[in-house]
Formats: sequence, C-alpha cells, structure tokens
Amino acid sequence: RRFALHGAAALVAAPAILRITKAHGAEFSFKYANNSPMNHPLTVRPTEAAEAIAKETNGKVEIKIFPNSQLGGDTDMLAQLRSGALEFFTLSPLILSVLVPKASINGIGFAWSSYDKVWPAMDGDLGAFVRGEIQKSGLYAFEKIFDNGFRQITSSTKPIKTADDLKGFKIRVPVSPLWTSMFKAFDSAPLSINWAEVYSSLQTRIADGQENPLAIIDLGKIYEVQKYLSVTNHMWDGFWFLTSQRFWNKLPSDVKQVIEKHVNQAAMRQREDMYKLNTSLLSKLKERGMEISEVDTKPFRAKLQSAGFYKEWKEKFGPEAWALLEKHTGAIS
Ligand code: X2X
Repeated sequence: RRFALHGAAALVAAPAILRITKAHGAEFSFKYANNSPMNHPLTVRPTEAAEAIAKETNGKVEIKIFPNSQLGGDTDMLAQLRSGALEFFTLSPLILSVLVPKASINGIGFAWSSYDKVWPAMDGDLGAFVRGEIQKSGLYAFEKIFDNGFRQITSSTKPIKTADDLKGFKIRVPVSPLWTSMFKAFDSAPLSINWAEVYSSLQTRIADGQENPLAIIDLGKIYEVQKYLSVTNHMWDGFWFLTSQRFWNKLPSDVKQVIEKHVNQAAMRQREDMYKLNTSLLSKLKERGMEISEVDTKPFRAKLQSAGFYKEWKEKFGPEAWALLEKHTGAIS
C-alpha cells in the first residue's frame, strides 16, 4: 500500500520528491522494530547504533526505529521480517523457536545460576550453535545477543511463593511452545499473548499474572496492573538481532560491516544497562507499591523435574544441543 502511494505521489509531484531525496541523501533506508518501550535499552542502544551507522556512512545508510510494537506484535513482526517488509528486528530466542525449534534452548527453566554462565555460553559455542540453526531458517542473527534478563513472576490476585501457588494460575506467557510447556508442568493455565497485548490482558483480568525481567516490569508499567512480584529467576531470556539472509546478502560488504559492528557494540552496552536495571529495580518496584516475595526455587525446579519437563525438552533439543547447554550450566537433569 505504501509503495502505491509513493508511486502516485511521484507522478503528481516528481520534482519536489527528487529534491527531497537528494537533500536527504540516504542510499539505503531500513527499519528496525522491536516490542520494547521508548526508554528501554533495547530501543535506546540500537537508536544510538543507527546514528553511528548514519555518521560512519556519511548518511548513506539510514535506519529508522519503530519501538513499542508499533509495527505489530512479535509474531507479526517476525512474519514481516521473513517477507521483507521489515529489515531488522530483535526477538526472544524462545519466540523465534516457532520458526527455529532449537533456538529456545537458553530458556530451559532454572538452568542458569548467573550472567557469568550466560555470556560465555551465548557468545561461545551454544550461541554459535543456535545461530547456525537460525541460518538454516533463512534468517541471520548478529553475533552478540542482547539481554532481556532473568524472569520473575508477577500476579494481581495472590503472591506466588511456592510451586503449588502456580496450580491453576492464569498466567500470560509469550507465544512459544517452551513457555507454555513449562507452565503446564507447573499445572498453571498459561495463555499465549504477544507483549503488545500484555498490559491490557492484565488490566482486564484475562490473565492474573505474567512473568518478565524487572526492567520490563518497570518500563512497561506492569506494576500498575500487578500487585505481587516473586523473585524466581526462573529463566534467562535475550533478544537476537535478526535480519533475513535474502535482504542481508544483497548489501555491499562495507555496509554490512558497519552495521554489524555498531549493532554488536550496541548489544554490549545494552547488556550493561540491563544488568544495572535488573539488579537495582527491586526497591523501586517496592516503592511503586509492589509486594515482593523472595522464594526458594528448589521446589519449583523439583516440580518441573517430576512433571517430566526436563526429560521432554532434553529429547526435543537432542543430545548435541543439550550437551552444549550443560557444558555451561552444569547438569540440569
Ligand atoms: O514478551 C515478553 O514477555 C518479553 C517482553 O519479555 C519478550 O520480548 C519475550
């Protein structure tokens, strides 16, 4: 539809359009989209990268930023990326697993004890394995994964303190088989909903709870519609910076290099921002009125074990991927 409009406008006012194009000077104009708020580091750092890319290419490469699910929910944006309507997009590996099944491996419940284990794995062989799987799907993931964080459970109805409290709990999860499976293993009633609709689904009580890192709970104003927060750290989640090979392979290599360099740098800075947010926001969320529970996570993990969750996913991911995971996390099951 947009192309048609441009075409018509060009017929009517060709000289003006030519002048604008020339003054503007960008030879390549691309879009980067995400699901995150304007002030979230996943928007802020790629915006800086876009500025650095424009500067280094003397304005030849322009990347416009579309945060906050402006272009649609995550699963819509993934479809746009694949069809070529969108050039760059950051997505949780767990949601990406609807296309690349093994991409969700980092999301196994209670696998990671700390970031010290996460980064060497994702920057090393586990991340390389997943990027290889992504490559097979026709997409391309930049080397450095961005951080989302360790996820915590929130609720509007009751504090979640034990694995039993999750029984029958209507919890929103992102659109991803691993997420649904994990909360089914807790005997919860998981609802798959894109982030774009989470606030309203909690407000209207379609779901009673959700789970996310502290940064998104704060910047997404989830505290306005949720009362209780349990520090479960049940999963580590990131965002792959994705493009499609069909698009990417057509770019001149100097352009590719500049983009990749600045995006990978943005990822490293974004990780630092996220670390600061995710380790400092608990007291702020308390001030905002949330009731915080520190929970013993061992029984949660035992519940996943007895429900057969680890066994099932070990088989699904297969021995190669599982061995790479356990090399970094230690034995999981
Ligand atoms: O959808 C979510 O919960 C979020 C914001 O954490 C992701 O992007 C996976």
